Amino acid sequence: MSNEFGKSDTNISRRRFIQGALAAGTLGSTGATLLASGARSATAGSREVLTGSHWGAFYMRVDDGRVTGVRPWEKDPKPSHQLPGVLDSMYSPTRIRHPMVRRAWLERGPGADPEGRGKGDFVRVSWEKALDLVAAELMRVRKKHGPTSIFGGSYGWKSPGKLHNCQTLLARALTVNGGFVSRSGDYSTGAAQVILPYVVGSIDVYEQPTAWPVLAEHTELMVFWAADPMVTNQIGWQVPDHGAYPGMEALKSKGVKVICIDPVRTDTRRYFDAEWLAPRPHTDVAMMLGIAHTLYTEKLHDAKFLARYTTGFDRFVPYLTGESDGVAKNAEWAAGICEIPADTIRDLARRFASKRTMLAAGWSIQRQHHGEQSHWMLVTLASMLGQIGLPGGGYGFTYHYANGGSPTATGPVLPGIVGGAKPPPGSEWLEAGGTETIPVSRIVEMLENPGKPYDFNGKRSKYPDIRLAYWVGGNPFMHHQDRNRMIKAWRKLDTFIVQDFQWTATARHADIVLPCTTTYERNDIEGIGDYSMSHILAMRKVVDPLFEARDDYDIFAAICERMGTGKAFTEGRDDMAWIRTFYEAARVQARGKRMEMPVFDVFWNSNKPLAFPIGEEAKGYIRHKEFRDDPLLNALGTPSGRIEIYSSNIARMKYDDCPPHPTWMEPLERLGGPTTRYPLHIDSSHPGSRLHSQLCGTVLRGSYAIKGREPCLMHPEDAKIRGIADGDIVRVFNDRGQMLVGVRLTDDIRRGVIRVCEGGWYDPAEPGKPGTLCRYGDVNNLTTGIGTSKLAQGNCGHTAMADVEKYRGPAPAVEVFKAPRGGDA
Ligand SMILES: Nc1nc2c(c(=O)[nH]1)N[C@H]1C(S)=C(S)[C@@H](COP(=O)(O)OP(=O)(O)OC[C@H]3O[C@@H](n4cnc5c(=O)[nH]c(N)nc54)[C@H](O)[C@@H]3O)O[C@H]1N2
Ligand SMILES: Nc1nc2c(c(=O)[nH]1)N[C@H]1C(S)=C(S)[C@@H](COP(=O)(O)OP(=O)(O)OC[C@H]3O[C@@H](n4cnc5c(=O)[nH]c(N)nc54)[C@H](O)[C@@H]3O)O[C@H]1N2
Ligand SMILES: [Mo]
Repeated sequence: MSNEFGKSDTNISRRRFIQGALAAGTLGSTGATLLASGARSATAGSREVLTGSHWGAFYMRVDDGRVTGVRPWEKDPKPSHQLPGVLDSMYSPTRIRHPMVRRAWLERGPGADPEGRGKGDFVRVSWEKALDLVAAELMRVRKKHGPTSIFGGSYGWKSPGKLHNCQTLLARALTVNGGFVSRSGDYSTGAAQVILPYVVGSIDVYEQPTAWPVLAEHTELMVFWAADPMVTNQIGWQVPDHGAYPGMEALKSKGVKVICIDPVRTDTRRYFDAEWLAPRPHTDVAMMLGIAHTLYTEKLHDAKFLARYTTGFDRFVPYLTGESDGVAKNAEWAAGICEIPADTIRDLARRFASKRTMLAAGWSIQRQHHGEQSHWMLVTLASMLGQIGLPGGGYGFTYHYANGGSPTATGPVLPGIVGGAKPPPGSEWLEAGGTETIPVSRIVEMLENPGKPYDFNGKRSKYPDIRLAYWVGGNPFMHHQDRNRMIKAWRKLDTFIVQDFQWTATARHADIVLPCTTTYERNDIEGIGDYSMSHILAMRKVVDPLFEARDDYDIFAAICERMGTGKAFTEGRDDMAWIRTFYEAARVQARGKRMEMPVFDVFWNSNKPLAFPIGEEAKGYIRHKEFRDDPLLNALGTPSGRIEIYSSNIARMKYDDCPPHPTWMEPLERLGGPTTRYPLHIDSSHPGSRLHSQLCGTVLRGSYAIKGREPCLMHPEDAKIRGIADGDIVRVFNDRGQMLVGVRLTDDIRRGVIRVCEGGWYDPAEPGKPGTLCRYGDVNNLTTGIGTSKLAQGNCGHTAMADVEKYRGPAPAVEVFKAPRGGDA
């Protein structure tokens, strides 16, 4: 089959990496805390089942068919405090109980009353009816408008599990039925993953960085640049091992000097008692240029490294010095933009150069207009320092994510379900299914502009004309920017189908809603540790499906059955047959590595993860060491085989918003920007007590909400001039939208910046009406929906300026944490 399918398979396209090999089991134990959520003492009838999800591996206690407690796996060195929310999400009032159809759509058919979406007028239907409607509508749209009228590029943090990988299952179902429009990239690293292959020859952002034990031994200066690993490593794409925490603990006990560069005084800053530098958001490229200029003019840069391992420095220098444009990018120039004093910038350059320095960057700085430049400039800075490939030096883009740097075990790679099932004999025409792909965050532009040409990564394509969108395992009415523009664009669809277990805003805007099971109501299998790959975990069903929920796999199998492609979808296998197949494939691989895995039934019934050893080599892994040792033999995947500070490939594209070497360009808007109208920057960081929007509808909210609203951090001085007090409900607004939030005053945030984390549930006061007030605090009412540049077309979730005012009068009640009308029938 065409490798298009691979693109929609998040397992393949998204988290590829692993270069070091590694080993397992004995991650330093920092004392797993016992967490008894709603737990009662175990009675004779209770049992504990080991399972896991994005928050880690844990045991669920079951009494009388109901989960009553969660206890972390004893080998988890730092269990997430979110586990009580995980339990609560199963039983929360926002659980979707039955298949539902929007009344207008049910009565009047596809395309009826598109403005009515989101108003919550749902009718409960039987599964038979719902599945018939979905299958018939997929066939109608496909027959009338072709495969490129169906959007199945559903993006989001679906649950882990090699079988119930709902997005891959959707791709599989749409593929066996003749193709669909998919998406490339993701919201996490949209800009960086497109530019870095031109710079270092691979996407880099999901690859293993130098292992934590090497940092503890060799790093003298650890710089967390826009990264908050204490918060974000709670979560893994698979089941996290939390190996970054013992890694950080080793750094801390060694007394390694840490600097945090962030508009917020983060948990990481606090943990390390680190030095805190708070530049204006969105100005990091200018700050890095100021450091680079100091290195260059003070001859602190490593000319030998630049000559041997990079190309294009000579073409970058005239820009740095100002020879080419008359503006020297010196420390004073940078200070004027980023508001970090010039002396501090010069001092940083000297300290970086004189110490073994690791530049550990997070991803917010590329989730911004011109975000491609941030990671390119950071690699350029690291190249000038000349420590790439040395123990403890260079750069790392994954120390904050899914426990990157946790040494990799020597175990097998567990395969999973794939998107492109084989077409049944005689229906090879399926292969001509015409799958197209758009950059993931251009979805609204696509809906607005069918047939319009757009640029992406050197290619010009046309947006397809979409009539039907099918979403599983994601919440675009949270994750996508510029909500009000989106609400309008969505009206173009004839039909919007959503499969979820929570009444997310996305489900509320659907025409057909199908309730799926949570991980804990079905069987599956997954690896522990995105980077450590330390264990294989049996995820046995803990309790029976709640209400009328069905497994994603079964839902798609039933739809395909109705479309005459049931066999092609299932290949005749049920859940346990697939799980066994994946395990057996891993077992064959393990044997090739001279490791014996137990027979499947022994593994499945053991209630224990299967551990793989972590070798010394993995603990000593140094990124780019081979390249440094022999840059000819181990050339990078760039055209020159070296790090490209100037890219001829990018030069050939002639994009006005992505020049051929790292460049400071004014973004659409920013704090202190020359043409910016609103005074406050909104930092939409990832939440400490949620996974995006997941668990917002649970008991955890009680621990952070202010007057029932999403919290907004604000500096006391910014509050004072607006007459705002701690705990006030305020309205945040700009030309794109408005929302209510609750204010927390703190000097943990720099002046001119407020923080409202992404993931707050969208709660429109007047559903379906663009511009309406969001009552709870979905920050994407305020952000911009433009692409980072023509190169990557990534999202700009962190680009948003706004103002804040005290909300006077009675604030409207938050309604989004109960089921919509008809939804709890
Ligand atoms: N302003 C701003 N916006 C941002 C960001 C930002 O920094 N700032 N960050 C962006 C980033 S990096 C990301 S990754 C996105 C995240 O955006 P999403 O990944 O869309 O957010 P989640 O809340 O994790 O949504 C996942 C949904 O899948 C559902 N789900 C989970 N498991 C299953 C399953 O097994 N089956 C089915 N059918 N459904 C399931 C959950 O209930 C939930 O509704 O947000 C992006 N948006
Ligand atoms: N608890 C938890 N962990 C998570 C997630 C979650 O939702 N919850 N999501 C996961 C996912 S999908 C992803 S993609 C990663 C996201 O990882 P990141 O993209 O790195 O996370 P962010 O929180 O967006 O930003 C990290 C830090 O950058 C700072 N920052 C924002 N703008 C700027 C700026 O302009 N300059 C500088 N110097 N700093 C800035 C923020 O204040 C924040 O402290 O996290 C993952 N981990
Ligand atoms: Mo992400």
